[in-house]
Amino acid sequence: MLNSVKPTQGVISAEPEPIKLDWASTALLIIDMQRDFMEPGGFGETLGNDVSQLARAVKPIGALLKAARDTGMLVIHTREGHLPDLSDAPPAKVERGAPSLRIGDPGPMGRILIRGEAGHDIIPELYPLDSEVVIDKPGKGAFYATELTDVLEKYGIENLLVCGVTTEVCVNTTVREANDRGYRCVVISDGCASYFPEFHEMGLKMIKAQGGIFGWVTDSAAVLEALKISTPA
Ligand code: TIU
Repeated sequence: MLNSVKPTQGVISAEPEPIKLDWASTALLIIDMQRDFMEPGGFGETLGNDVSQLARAVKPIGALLKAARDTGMLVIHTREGHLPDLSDAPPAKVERGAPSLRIGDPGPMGRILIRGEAGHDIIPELYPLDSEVVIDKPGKGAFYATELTDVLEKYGIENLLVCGVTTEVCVNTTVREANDRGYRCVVISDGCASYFPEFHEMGLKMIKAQGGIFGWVTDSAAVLEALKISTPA
């Protein structure tokens, strides 16, 4: 039956212009949806942030994650964090500012931003399947000191649907790194969030300005539409 055939390409309505993608060379890249950023008692809150600002991204990402799983799209999750001995955590990062707890200090979800601790893990709503790629990264960008380039080359990925937190920090840094490496980035506006709504807005504007200087910006409904998946209520 014709309508059971999965589309191999789709046109996503986006800014500054629509973009046509081959789904086989497209991955869903979900940045740092970790308890340390999303929940009270984690790294984000120790920095003085209102973590409730990030909750709005969970449902749109959940819809995209389901769509990617249903259509067989490669899914890549990232997690920001450091080794227990902090050997990959530059003092400039650990010592910066005046947080209530520093990276590596014990907190209510284990040591702050340390790999293997409860707070470092991805939130249950978006938990990776065993078959999905998880990239542990010590920096803001997902390419710095990780195997992400090798993974993308192995799967023949040229296009990234990017979502996660926070818009102006790890999402923007990753998109800039990806752009310099030749990947097309389509950033999902409602699938990203910031502790600062104005930074979220400007972070997206910076990506799509100047003819899409770093990439494209769309929303989750437009991706589902391009994948011919009906939007959840
Ligand atoms: N603080 C903040 O907005 N973000 C981070 O520290 N890391 C990520 O964005 N993942």
